[in-house]
Amino acid sequence: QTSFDSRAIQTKWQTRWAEADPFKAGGDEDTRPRKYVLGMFPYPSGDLHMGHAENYAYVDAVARFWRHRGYNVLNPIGWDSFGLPAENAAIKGGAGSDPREWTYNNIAQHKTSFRAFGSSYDWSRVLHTSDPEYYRWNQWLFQRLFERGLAYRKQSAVNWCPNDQTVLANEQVVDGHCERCGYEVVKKKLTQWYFKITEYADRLLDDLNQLEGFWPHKVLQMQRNWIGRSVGADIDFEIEGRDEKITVFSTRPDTLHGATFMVVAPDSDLAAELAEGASPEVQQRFRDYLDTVQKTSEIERQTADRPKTGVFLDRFAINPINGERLPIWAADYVLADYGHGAVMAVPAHDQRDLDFARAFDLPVKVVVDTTAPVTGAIPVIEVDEDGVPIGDDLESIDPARTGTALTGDGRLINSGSLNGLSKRNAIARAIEELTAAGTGRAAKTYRLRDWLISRQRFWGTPIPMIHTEDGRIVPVPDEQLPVVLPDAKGLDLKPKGTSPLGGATEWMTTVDPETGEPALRDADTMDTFVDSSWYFLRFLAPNGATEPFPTAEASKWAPVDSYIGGVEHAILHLLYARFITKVLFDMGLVDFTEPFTSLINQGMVLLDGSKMSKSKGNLVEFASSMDDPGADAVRVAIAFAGPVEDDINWEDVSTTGAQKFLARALRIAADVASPTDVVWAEGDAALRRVTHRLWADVVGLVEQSKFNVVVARLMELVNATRKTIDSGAGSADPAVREAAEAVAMVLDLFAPHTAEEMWEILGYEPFVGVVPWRQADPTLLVEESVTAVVQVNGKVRGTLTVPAKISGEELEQLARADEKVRRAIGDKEITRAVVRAPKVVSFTVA
Ligand code: ANZ
Repeated sequence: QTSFDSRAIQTKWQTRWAEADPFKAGGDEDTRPRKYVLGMFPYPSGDLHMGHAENYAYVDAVARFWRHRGYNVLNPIGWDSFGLPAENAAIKGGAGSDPREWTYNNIAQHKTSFRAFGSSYDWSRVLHTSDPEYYRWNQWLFQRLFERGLAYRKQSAVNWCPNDQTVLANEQVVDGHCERCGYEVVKKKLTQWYFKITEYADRLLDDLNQLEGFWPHKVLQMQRNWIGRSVGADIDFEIEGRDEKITVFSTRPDTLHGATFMVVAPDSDLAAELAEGASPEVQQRFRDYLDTVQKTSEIERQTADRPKTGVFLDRFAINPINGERLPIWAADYVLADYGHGAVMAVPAHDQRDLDFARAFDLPVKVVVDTTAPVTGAIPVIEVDEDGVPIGDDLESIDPARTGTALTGDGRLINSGSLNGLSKRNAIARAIEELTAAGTGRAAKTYRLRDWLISRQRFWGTPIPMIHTEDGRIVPVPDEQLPVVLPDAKGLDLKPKGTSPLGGATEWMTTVDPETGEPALRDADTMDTFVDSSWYFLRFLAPNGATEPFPTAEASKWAPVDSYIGGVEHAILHLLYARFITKVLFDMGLVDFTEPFTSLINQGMVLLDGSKMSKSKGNLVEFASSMDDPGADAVRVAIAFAGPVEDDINWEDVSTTGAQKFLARALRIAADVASPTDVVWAEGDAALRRVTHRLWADVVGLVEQSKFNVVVARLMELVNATRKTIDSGAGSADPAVREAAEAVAMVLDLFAPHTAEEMWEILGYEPFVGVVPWRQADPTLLVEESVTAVVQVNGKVRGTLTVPAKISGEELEQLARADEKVRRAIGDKEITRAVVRAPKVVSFTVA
């Protein structure tokens, strides 16, 4: 018999769980310590697929683990149910189709699937972000951010997806393309709402250090790069014929003496203004150039090895450190919205500047001798009257000739008071001098941009602002929240560049809360990442009607102890949730500053080596898999397929093997012939050792997410138990019962239905899912040891006490290191070593 009626077992236990609700989180009467385990909540597009199965299998294993460890576990589930796919489905469905219907039908399907999967959720805490009871608190959050100056409107060139006809946040543009549909993103000048995440840039960056060791290092690194803090100086340059100075940001103020020209971003206001004062020909050339630049994507502009283009603006800046005149150019490798949209160009030490200088024949001046040593005592660099080091072969590394900028460390030359200093010291000195002179100051610049949250789509949270007739923009008063979405029926949802809500005339019309005069609502909806930025707190009281979440509950449960989900959220969702958590902290609503204490990123489930997705048509059906091979077999097979963080190829996942294993486990329980109060200590010692080694190791293994190893150890224990049953005292051996019980208790992490069935067969009341795990008996963990003899030229020269399972290699090492053996060998050489672990090592020496 290789299989069993998994369907019958599943139905039986799912019904009992639904009746008894054993996985509901305990309230205040529950004195156990708490753990909050959370899987990234699903988006309800279609049914669940195997990628979800993997994610939620691990979530469930972790939640069950903490319950077995004696914790009061909160493990809720909800749906991230606003968003484009619902709206697109409704558009496809034609007039009268409603994204709401599509969404809630899919959610119903998901709920059935999660029950079929055997997930141990607290079903009393379900939430959907598209419920007015939920999104009302998004609107509340928006108002709080607005009050604090963290929500604001501005006009700027935004990312626009021509296909979805909506703006996108920077985080939603992947390699220049729309994260959702893959269309190439273009720039469009629009007035939109932003959240001021940049105000939190330093904290978002610095607090990542707390997460080191608890989040995957790769994710921390991606967040660091995304925030992209650069440290350097702002330097002011006078412009001939202009009253105001221009300021540039530079990470290398030490190279100020090497600046030979200035470059401004052609699409900046500054460039337009500088060009204005120039001759008609220059103005024309500038306008033509700007035209081409505006058709070039930002990605392309940042490509390093692209030929440099630009126009001379016929204006000059004055270097504040030495009064030199620097020609000002406009070139597209300088970006308008980074730093100040202008740079001092130092071609000798910056590759982009060098490429430009060589293309337009501009001077190159070396100010850092990168051949000079920077460690040890500061060498005295002898310079000639031009400041060039005497006797140094700078010729061979001259960037003007080699085309390679000198970006490394070295000693400053040609730089007046900075001469002889290393790069680091020269940077510090330059900032001091600039500060003293009032022409510069220490400064930081970030890659991070404010979070654009307006969307020109229907299926999202309406932005709770009112546009008055006299042009004011005022918040909808709290007591009027939620601003509920109108009925989709009768609205044209087709993307047309403005929000479909604009067409809901009656809905759009409101009154100015201050004057009572007619006014209009804001027609845009919020980015759905607002919804998911705080949902983990809503689970603490999902039906609360007076506040987004109770602060007292948050301090009991949150932050989330284990957060589990895909690496695709490494930046977007995780960064936004971190930001909003810090805002809530500043508001005094939570007492922690990081939302997710530890993070597990599972790999992807691949089919034919590519990501499973509906659009690729390579989905393994979730619903039918729950019938055959069954939920437990799918979950065990996934957990066994490899380390959590690795991608899994579905072809390599053996559900048949998992089915056989589960059948074997169940048969062991059925074969147990001793009563529940049998004395284990009288059982077979060898089998007991296998059982207790599992108890000794399983906690550490789960804590390190080594689920595949746990499954392997369970398989080992099942095999060892079968061996004992088939020999000696057989199924009446107390060690067999002890082992079978251990299997049921640990198997519960991955195959809860089978585990509950075993537990019942073993004579216990349900539910094994809440039974505390056992401690390993230390006396059973001592490894068996044996005596090994070491011979030298046939004579016994030493004996060693070693573990019975020692490898030959280890044994030989111990033998060579043994004091007596070494004395016997003396200064002779070992010409031959014969090792028969664990008993004999025989050396031949000459
Ligand atoms: C002079 C200099 C000399 C620079 C040198 C670098 C090396 P990260 O590290 O990426 O922050 N820069 C400043 N604003 C810019 C803009 N809007 N578009 C393109 N480049 C810009 O880079 C900071 C450096 O990038 C700044 O330091 C500036 O060039 C340039 F040997 O100033 B540097």
